Amino acid sequence: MRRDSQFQNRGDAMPTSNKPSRPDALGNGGELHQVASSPDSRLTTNHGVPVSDNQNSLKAGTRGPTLLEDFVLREKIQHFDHERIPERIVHARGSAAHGYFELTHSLEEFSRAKILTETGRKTEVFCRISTVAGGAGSVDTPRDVRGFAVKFYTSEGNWDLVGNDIPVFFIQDAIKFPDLIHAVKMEADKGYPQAASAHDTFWDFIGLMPETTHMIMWVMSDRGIPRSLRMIEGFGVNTFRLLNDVGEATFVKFHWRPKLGLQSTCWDEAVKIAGADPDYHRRDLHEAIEAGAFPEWEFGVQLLSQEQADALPFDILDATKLIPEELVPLRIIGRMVLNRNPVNFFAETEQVAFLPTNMPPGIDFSDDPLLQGRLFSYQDTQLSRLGSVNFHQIPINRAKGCPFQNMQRDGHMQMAVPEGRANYEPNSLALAGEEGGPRVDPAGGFRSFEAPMEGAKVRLRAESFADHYSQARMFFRSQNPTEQAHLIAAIVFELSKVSLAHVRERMLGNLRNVDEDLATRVASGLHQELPKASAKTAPLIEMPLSPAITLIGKYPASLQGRAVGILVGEGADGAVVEGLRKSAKAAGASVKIVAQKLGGVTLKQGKAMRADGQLAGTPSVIFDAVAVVASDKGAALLAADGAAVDFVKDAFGHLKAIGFTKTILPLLEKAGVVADGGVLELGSDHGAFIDAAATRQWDREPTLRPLP
Ligand code: HDE
Repeated sequence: MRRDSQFQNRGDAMPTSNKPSRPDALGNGGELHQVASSPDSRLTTNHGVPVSDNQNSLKAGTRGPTLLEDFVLREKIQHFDHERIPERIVHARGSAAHGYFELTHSLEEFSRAKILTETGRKTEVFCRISTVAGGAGSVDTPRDVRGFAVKFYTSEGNWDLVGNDIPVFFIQDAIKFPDLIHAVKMEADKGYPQAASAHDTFWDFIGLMPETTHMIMWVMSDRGIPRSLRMIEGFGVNTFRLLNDVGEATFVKFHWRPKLGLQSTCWDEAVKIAGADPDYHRRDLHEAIEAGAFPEWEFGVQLLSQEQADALPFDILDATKLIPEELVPLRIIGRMVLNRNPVNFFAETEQVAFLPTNMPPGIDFSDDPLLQGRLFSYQDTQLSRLGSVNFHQIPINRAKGCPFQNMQRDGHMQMAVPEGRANYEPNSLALAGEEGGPRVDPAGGFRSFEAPMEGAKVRLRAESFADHYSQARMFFRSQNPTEQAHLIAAIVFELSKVSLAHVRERMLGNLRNVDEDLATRVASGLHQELPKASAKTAPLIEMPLSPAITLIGKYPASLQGRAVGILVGEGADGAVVEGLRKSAKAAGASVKIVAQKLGGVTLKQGKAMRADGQLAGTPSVIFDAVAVVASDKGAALLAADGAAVDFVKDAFGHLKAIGFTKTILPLLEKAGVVADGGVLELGSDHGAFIDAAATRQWDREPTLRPLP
């Protein structure tokens, strides 16, 4: 007692300026009176104790030390200290959304899974799309593979289809996965580069593992730098099986096709977006859903029998190979719509745990040795990431629309309160009137395909996995000249960041096996001698070209889901701006007004127009097409502003349509813009601009930079 009052006295003895003790006495909390209006709105501790003051810790006097007794402070700080959980070792950076899956065509003949047979039923899904190499805080637009994971909350348990946006994978056997990921991640000694494959260790590994060559073609193509997560394809990658009612099996490959079509960025654009908006893809997905422009994918399958699989010139168990759609056509059987943003990033996007082992009855695994390793890895990694065997009880991971019950008990962070004694089976507790617990369902439960097994226990790679170059060649040769040039430029860029000459040389030797022209042009881009071709482990087979794997060939001429930026200067003609905004919106684009100042400009008509973005922070890289509108005076102000010059220069360099009013000519000139079919004066009708804006001006590219 005495002590307390002594402390109190000491506090009291301080100069008056140090005396305030009311929570709000120093003005914290602003003008708002931040006090609960009812018991229900009270701030409490985690254990429900109402908190009286959230501004000051409990101290011995106003200027005295903080007391250990302050459980409110300790609980708050301790929770904060542990707010981060280990990020995913791969795919750490991800964005996600809720939605639904709807089956349009039943696969009854092939599968007994309800999700593949009940047409018309809408099943809830949660879809997380990610980069692979970078950490959770890395940027959205590095050259990388994108993970494409979908959790279907089916009536027969969760089905997680954990795929990528590229149909093949780097390696054939799971045992190489840690090596691959170590090689691509930041170098172990230096801690850089972050989210980038352009460095020694990655290309060292790639060159020494020729099975990676096919995937490298895909990653170095423009598929590695997507425009939007809404504009990527998805693939299950591994071969799976479907099982019907009588236990017959059919091999299956799963595909997602974006309704908006495929689209990528230019490399220079991707690099600049990384600075302008590191969250470009996350923001784009979030904003599209908020605006009601729900991203949608068609769901397709390639089905093949054992006999068809045996007749293919490659092994369908080898994940570095795809099955060309020209050989086994894609059947579209459903669609996925993402229509709801997560409300809490951590609880949903971060805590979601995808497991390739989550599989309803009627779908089954194949013996793909990559898939077999994955079946162990995902369950295992959740233990260190989410910290408990009960991670399935986290709301986002919980099975919905079906009961889940078993005799697993206890464990760290058990959220349920299972009742009764029936935590073992068999039991006869029901005979005594007690609850006996759930029982197996031999007919309806998950069953595996009864594949006959034979052979010695070996650590060997099948001979049918030995051809590493035929499909890489098919990919490269199926691309159009622009796509090929981009792919070559990307390899030149990456290898130019490799400091070890022998690593570059080895890669060139491998590329010779893919295509002589490809290898020669990469060598020329590096200004390096072309070495001998590397030894091959199998003769190449000539595969027909596959138009289905091009990108520009699938690039839709459409403004649907795209963005148009209108840079307005002082005195801009409001009629032109509004007309353009209307036409672009009618064509499906979102439109943003950009100005030098956020407050906007005064239009020719005397009205004020506010900007959605300030020029310096809203460069043209975040738009698919741009227009510039200003009076003579406004145009002169823009021409004197480096950010406006860059706005136009980058749009031109990134092959975008540019609309302009005549007044803007000095700015265009300063930005080095040369008249072409994509540089269009805005008149009363904006049709020509809208048409040009719907695609990139591929013809412009050779006039801008030497293509390798
Ligand atoms: Fe993964 N992978 N992976 N992977 N993977 C993980 O699991 C692994 C592979 C893929 O948004 C991890 O929960 C091994 C292929 C996606 O949360 C981990 C092998 C494909 C995601 C893991 C592969 C993928 C992951 C890390 C080789 C395309 C993100 C965190 C045998 C079909 C899922 C986690 C999400 C995540 C292991 C290869 C796709 C460590 C061992 C092939 C989309 O368990």
